[in-house]
Formats: sequence, C-alpha cells, structure tokens
Amino acid sequence: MKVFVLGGDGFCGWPCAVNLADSGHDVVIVDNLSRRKIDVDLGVESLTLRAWEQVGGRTMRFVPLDIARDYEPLLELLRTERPEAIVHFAEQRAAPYSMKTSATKRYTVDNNVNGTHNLLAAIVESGLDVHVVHLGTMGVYGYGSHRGATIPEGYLTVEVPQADGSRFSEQILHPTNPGSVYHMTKTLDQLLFFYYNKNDGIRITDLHQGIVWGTNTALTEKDPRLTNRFDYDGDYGTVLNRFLMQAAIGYPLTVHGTGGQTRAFIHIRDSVRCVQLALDNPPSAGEKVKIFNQMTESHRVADLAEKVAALTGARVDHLPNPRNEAIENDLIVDNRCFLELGLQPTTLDDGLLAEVVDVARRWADRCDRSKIPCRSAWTTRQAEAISTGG
Ligand code: NAD
Ligand code: USQ
Repeated sequence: MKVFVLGGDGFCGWPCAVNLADSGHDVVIVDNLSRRKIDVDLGVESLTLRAWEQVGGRTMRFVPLDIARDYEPLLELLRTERPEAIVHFAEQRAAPYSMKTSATKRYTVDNNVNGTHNLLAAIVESGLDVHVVHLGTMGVYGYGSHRGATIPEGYLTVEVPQADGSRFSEQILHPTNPGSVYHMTKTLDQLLFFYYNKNDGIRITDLHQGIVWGTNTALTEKDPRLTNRFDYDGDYGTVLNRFLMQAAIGYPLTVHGTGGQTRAFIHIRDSVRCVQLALDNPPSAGEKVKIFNQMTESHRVADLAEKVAALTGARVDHLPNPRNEAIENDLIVDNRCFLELGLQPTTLDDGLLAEVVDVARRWADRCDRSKIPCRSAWTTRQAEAISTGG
C-alpha cells in the first residue's frame, strides 16, 4: 500500500515510517523539517534514508513540504502519488512551547489547525478515497473532571431529557477539556474530522495517544545513523524521558508540584505497532470517525519519579508547577480496541530499566543542563511562582 507519513522526521513519525517500509509499504515521508536544527539533530536527510537502504531497508522517499502553508503542492502530491493511506503526525506538539508567548500560541494554532484542514480539503479536492490516521492526544479529554468515570474510546452515550419527560439516548463526541493551546488544537482537529467524515465521507482513525516514552525500536537500533530524536528540554521533553535524562546526568528529578497529576503512557514500540494496527483495520465506507485510546498504562508523575529514583539513586525535587492544571487527578481509560486487535504492551515494569541504561549510554554526554528547566508558564500567576521558587 502507498502510505504518506506526514511529520515522518519526528520522534513518533520516524520509527513509524521505517516500520511501515519494513512491512512492505511504499512510504513517502512529508515534512517541513521544522523540528530539525540541521547540524545537531539526526533527521530524514538523504544520508539517513541512504543508511536505511544500506541496512537493507525498503526505499522511502522524502518530500519537503509544509502542509499548513503549501496547499497547492500538497494537492498536487496527492494527485500524482495517489496514496491509499496517510498517517498524520505533522503538528507542533509541545504544550509548554504552545504556552510561551502569543507568537507561539498563534503559530501552534495556525500550523496545527491549518495543516489538518488543508489535508482534509485537499483529499476532497483530489477525489481520492484515502484512510487518514491522525495522531491525536489523550489530553483532549482533560484531567481532573472525570470523577472516577472510565474514559471511553472517543464517544460517550448520553441521555437527553425531552420537554415531555421522555428521554432519548445518543452517542456524542466525548466533551473536550484541553489543558494548553496545543491540546486545544487537537480538540479542534477532532471537530474537523467529525465534519469532513459526515460531509465528505473521508475515512478517518483518530488515535488519542498518551505520553510516549522510550526512544528506539528494533529497526531504529539497527544502525547509529537511524537513531531516533530524544527530547529532554523544558519545552519538548516529555515527563518520563526527562526523568530518564535527569537521572543519567545526576540532575534532581523535576516533579511539578505534588506530582499527583496522573497521565496515560505508551512506549514508542507500542505507538508504532498501534499505527500499523490502525492502518490494517481501516473504517469502512460510511463509517463514523474511529477513535482509539492509544495508551497502555496510567501513572502519577510522583510515582514515576520514585520508580526512576529507585533504579538510579536520583534525588526527587518538587518544583512550583509552571502549568495551570489540576494538582491531583484520577485517570481510568478504556483501551480495549487495540488490546482486542492484538497489542501486547511494553509495560514500565518490563522496559524502564533498559531505557535507563540506554539513555545514560547514548545521550548523557550530549545533554545541555541549561535546557532542562521548564520556563514556559501557563499564566502570570505561574510565572511569578516559578521565578520566586514558591
Ligand atoms: P515531533 O515534533 O518530533 O514531530 C513532528 C514532526 O512534524 C516534525 O518532524 C515536524 O517537522 C513536522 N511538522 C510539524 N508541522 C508541520 C507542517 N506544517 N508541515 C510538515 N511537517 C510538519 O513530534 P512527535 O513527538 O513525533 O509527535 C508527532 C505527533 O504525535 C504529534 O501530532 C503529537 O501531537 C502526537 N503525539 C505525540 C506524543 C508524544 O509523547 N511525543 C504523545 C501523544 C501524541
Ligand atoms: N511534568 C513534571 N515534570 C516535568 C515535566 C512534566 O512534573 O519535568 C508534568 C506536567 O506538569 C504534566 C505531566 O508531567 O502534569 C505531563 O507532562 P508532559 O510534558 O510529559 O506531557 P504533555 O504536556 O501532556 O504532552 C505530551 C506530548 C504531547 C501529547 C501529550 C499526551 O508532548 O504531544 O499530546 O503528552 S497526553 O499527556 O496524554 O495528553
């Protein structure tokens, strides 16, 4: 099958692209390289693609294109290549970056919402029947308002009272409750999918992914030139990968507040597998948007810090929280769709030790400690708290 991987130069996109190529698909990576600082990071430059071929990988092609700005080239690419599926990773994905300034808020909205809308409009204009697999986020559901209820896979059945006292029941998109401008763009994506699926019948699978941890898959391990990106800085590093790097360089683990925030997690290997399962199980013609909760386990941030500290001897610091978020929350998530399709999760208990060793071996020497603190504050109240340390 011909598959476009939009954002295939990224942390989740690159291992996904090599996995799809390895499974026999004809992969075209489309990326504007917005995350790549050319001299520093490894990326899908021609050298990387050549390295992939040298280890026996099936040829992938790369098209530099900004899906949020280059509508005509995107349409032309669809018309000439005629992909059967498109995996869409191509968004600004850091919540702290999205909250830094009005410029980063506006960039995140422009880039993410326009990118997704351009893709949908171009599919309609091309007349192609394409399955779109989008990487969304668990954060669309929000944290702290579920009162012990299980979060379903996208849709909630509600009972609507009528004036005559009767009731009817209906399935609605689960209400959204984003916690950052970035997360808000993902809730807007959901509405775009709902509309284009209803109006134009585009077949869409929206993957509500939790926080991805770990770095590499068996394929990106094959050659050092294929190694995946590893973000640990205050904007792009996600919590568990940050803790792994911090432990590796002897930096106290940066728990925000009490660490009572509970979040959903998934290992990068499982993320890659889920995308493949989603592609192998597309919605049929006329089916509503399929929504999967792409996560395998939930943890409190403080418990993650304790686990990493127990393995490494790291000290745990509780810092003023730069984010405007619930101090504590529960999180119970239905993730049966992927388990029923055969996903066998890599749990923290299985994989954490190997990642601790790997991060220390591979990345610690290159770490810039000055990039670790989270300096992006959600509101002026949080900005004052982090600047005064309390
Ligand atoms: P990343 O920043 O490493 O990769 C995103 C890629 O998209 C980059 O290569 C970037 O250059 C590209 N891109 C961005 N805007 C583009 C545009 N307008 N046109 C073309 N290319 C563009 O991020 P990631 O961690 O790989 O995340 C990928 C997707 O998965 C995102 O949509 C993110 O919201 C979602 N996701 C990530 C995580 C996580 O923990 N990393 C968790 C849940 C969901
Ligand atoms: N946190 C700390 N210490 C840190 C970093 C973060 O305590 O050093 C806390 C945060 O305050 C937050 C939690 O850890 O409560 C998660 O933060 P994160 O940066 O790991 O995750 P988040 O901002 O939610 O974003 C990441 C990805 C995003 C994806 C999302 C999935 O960057 O692309 O959508 O995870 S989810 O969280 O399920 O919405």
